[in-house]
Amino acid sequence: HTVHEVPTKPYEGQKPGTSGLRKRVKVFQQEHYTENFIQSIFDSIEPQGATLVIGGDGRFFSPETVQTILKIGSANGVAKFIVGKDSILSTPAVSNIIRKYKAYGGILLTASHNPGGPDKDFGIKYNVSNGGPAPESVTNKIYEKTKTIKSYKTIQAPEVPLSKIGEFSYGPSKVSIIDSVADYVELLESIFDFPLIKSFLSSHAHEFRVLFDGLHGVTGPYAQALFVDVLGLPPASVQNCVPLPDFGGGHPDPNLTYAHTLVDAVEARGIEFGAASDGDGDRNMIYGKGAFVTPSDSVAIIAHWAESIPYFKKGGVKGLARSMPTSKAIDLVAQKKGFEYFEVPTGWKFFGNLMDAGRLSICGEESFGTGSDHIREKDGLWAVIAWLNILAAANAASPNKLLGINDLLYAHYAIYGRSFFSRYDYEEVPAAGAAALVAHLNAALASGSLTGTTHTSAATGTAFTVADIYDFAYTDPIDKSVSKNQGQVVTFADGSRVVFRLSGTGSEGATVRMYVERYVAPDAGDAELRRPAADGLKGLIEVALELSKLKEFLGVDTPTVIT
Ligand code: VG1
Ligand code: CO
Repeated sequence: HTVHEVPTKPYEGQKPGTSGLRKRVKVFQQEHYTENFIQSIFDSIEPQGATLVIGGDGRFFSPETVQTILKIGSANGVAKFIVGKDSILSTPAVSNIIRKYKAYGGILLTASHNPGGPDKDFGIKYNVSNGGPAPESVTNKIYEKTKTIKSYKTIQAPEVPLSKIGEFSYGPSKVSIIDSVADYVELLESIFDFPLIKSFLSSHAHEFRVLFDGLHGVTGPYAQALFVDVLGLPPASVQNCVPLPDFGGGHPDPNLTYAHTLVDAVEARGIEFGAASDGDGDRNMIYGKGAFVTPSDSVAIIAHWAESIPYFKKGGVKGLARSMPTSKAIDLVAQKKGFEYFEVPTGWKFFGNLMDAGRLSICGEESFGTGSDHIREKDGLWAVIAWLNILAAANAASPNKLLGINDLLYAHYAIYGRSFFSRYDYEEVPAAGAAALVAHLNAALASGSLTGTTHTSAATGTAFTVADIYDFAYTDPIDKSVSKNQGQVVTFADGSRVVFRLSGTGSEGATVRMYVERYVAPDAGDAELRRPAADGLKGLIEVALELSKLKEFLGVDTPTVIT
């Protein structure tokens, strides 16, 4: 088999962000653009003789890109490719398959929750042998290679039919097309108490109904297998579960704004337990009638109830963690239960080393990401089944009253207090304005001009005194690598906190995120603890916007999305 060297020229801007390289499909379709990035991945790793997994959310431009990876990968010496049928493997499923079959790494074709289709987004992400996203040392190397690339290697080979399960020879390599779902279902069955969940759900078929919305992302077939085939729920318990290359024109992001198909159905039908996942299956939202769980609370509640999940009962809980902007609810659980806990930068790649070192079991991000050390990616369906497992266990101990989402939430607040949390996103704003906002905060940080100043909300009359401003940096406790400039944090005398961060997953312009958190102790009483989040945060948000001058810098009045 002849390896051809195809001359090419570098493209600017092929720098992987928080989670891979994400651009408009049209950008990836430029001549050699995709080939350059893939060759740069192979130039940064040692693919000779390796087994590589290929999967993704099946979005537009995925099948073509799988063929491109096979050709370039084979020319670069990859011995075997494990590919999801029809190029479909959720992000958590890829992580599992890399670990289970001891692959060298994997390439994921996804832009996660970003919309798909010819005019929308595509993405390529590289994962390493622990099943997690490549660390910055690797992604930086890939980026360096993209800046100097002169040619890529390829072989000539017929297209591999991606719909046919089986093992085929392909040039000098082998290609194995696998069932997208089976290994993942087996994994979850080894973690959770499915018989307990099944008996709870079947004995409360009318008072506790379940609805899962795949938002036409990759989780559809997984959800069908788990909810309908394994748990025996009626077929109507899942909706929008056929993966579509453009997600049916929707925005496959599980939050109150974009997952309106779930929210509407839950409210209209009075569904007790609803959930949704994103395009690539690593995010989750838990939402029942009149009950919304913020992701920061969700991971804290899962940590509190960990013992009811067989995986943790057997292996114990080694430690807890959250990304920096995520609320400190999980810290409180760790403190009470005596677990070690960590605060890492945004992005799942920062949890991997802690898990590999046996110091972290359960972690989460405020961005609807929840997971554990069963794999090295966040895992949407894992979180949904975790909630069902916990609810089933809680109800087994409560024979006289059916406990739902809000009962668990309020019980948690009564023990730990509540961290009111919200995130304001300002999407695709001018990059110069975003830079000016960061510069303003850095100047205040350097001069101390804001520290000690008091700001009173006109709306609520609450006064907030700035305690400190800092620029979050992280030293990985395991490999000592340092990640700087991970967000500006403003802390207040009452323990409240506001974080400003630039997104690393956008495909155009800049996206500014503002995270606000205010803690209320358990003795504040039910009325205070159960207030709507927007209400509990009103004063703090007003003050945060004022002292950052955010509206002035960005030239916008309202956020694009509030979560
Ligand atoms: C966002 C979230 C972050 C998450 C990342 C990838 O990143 O804030 O918490 O890990 O998306 O999630 P950023 O840099 O835009 O804030 V996913 O579901 O896109 O793989
Ligand atoms: Co995702």
